[in-house]
Amino acid sequence: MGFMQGKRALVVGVASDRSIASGIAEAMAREGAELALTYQNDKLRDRVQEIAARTGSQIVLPLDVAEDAQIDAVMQAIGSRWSSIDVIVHSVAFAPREQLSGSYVDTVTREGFKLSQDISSYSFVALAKAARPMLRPGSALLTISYLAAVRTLPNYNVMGPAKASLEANVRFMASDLGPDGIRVNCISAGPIKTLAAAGIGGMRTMLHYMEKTAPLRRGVTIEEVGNAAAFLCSDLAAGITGETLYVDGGYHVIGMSPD
Ligand code: NAD
Ligand code: 0WE
Repeated sequence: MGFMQGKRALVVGVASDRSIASGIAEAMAREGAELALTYQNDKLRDRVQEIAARTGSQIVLPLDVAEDAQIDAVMQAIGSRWSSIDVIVHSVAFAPREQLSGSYVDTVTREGFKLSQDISSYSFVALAKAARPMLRPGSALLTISYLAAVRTLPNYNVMGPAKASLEANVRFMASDLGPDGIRVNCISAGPIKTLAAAGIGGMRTMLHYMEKTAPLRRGVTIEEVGNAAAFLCSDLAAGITGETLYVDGGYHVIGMSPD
């Protein structure tokens, strides 16, 4: 029997079969979870339907996390099918593309800063807020961060403060929801070639650097992130909350590589 048997999980952030959210959905489905998936817009609908078919997800709904009304509609629709939500996965980030290269100080704008905080961080607690009546003792929430929350990296720019805020959000949510038996955690993933990483200048250099210097001397996969996510959202991790778990081949522990 899978270690997520009997769990009902809402997964937000599938855009393609290479999405981190797809790796998470696959791992959770394999471990026996029942899934609901959302797609950001009509352009992504068919691809999300494919992942839904592959993971046996009976519920597929539209959701732009910028819109409270859409978040409420998703919770309403799920509430009519499920009596509770055991797991919510938030695998969503956005900043205006033109702010993801060049000088941070020169390219950042008030609008870009606000938007990246809204979509990449606030939306996680917005989901928890709307889902709260359906969360139960034993429920678990998970989001996906990046090393740039705590260290500077070239070009990630305004997304750095957005991920820092997301990780703080995880701690405050964990503290607030813990007394109700609800856990909140985060995976800080190493760089992976997904849609969100497509066309990002320096992505190749980044992966090359991982292969040369990370303790495991390689990049990580969405399957590896998916397995860690399934663990964190299962009862196997019942004692873990407020945590950021690095799934990065050990890259974050390196000061200087011997090679
Ligand atoms: P992806 O492009 O497959 O997923 C990003 C998702 O965000 C997409 O499904 C997109 O539809 C969704 N999204 C953006 N704006 C949205 C909105 N307004 N409403 C609803 N959904 C919206 O890329 P990914 O790499 O799988 O990204 C998933 C998460 O992983 C992000 O939080 C990203 O920051 C994080 N992450 C990615 C990497 C990497 O190298 N790929 C590393 C660490 C963390
Ligand atoms: O979190 C991310 C990517 C997040 C992201 C990606 C995009 C591309 C399309 C946020 N907003 C947008 N906006 C778009 O218009 N990663 C961890 C992957 C990533 O993105 C980088 C990286 C890495 C790694 C950007 C610059 C430098 C490195």
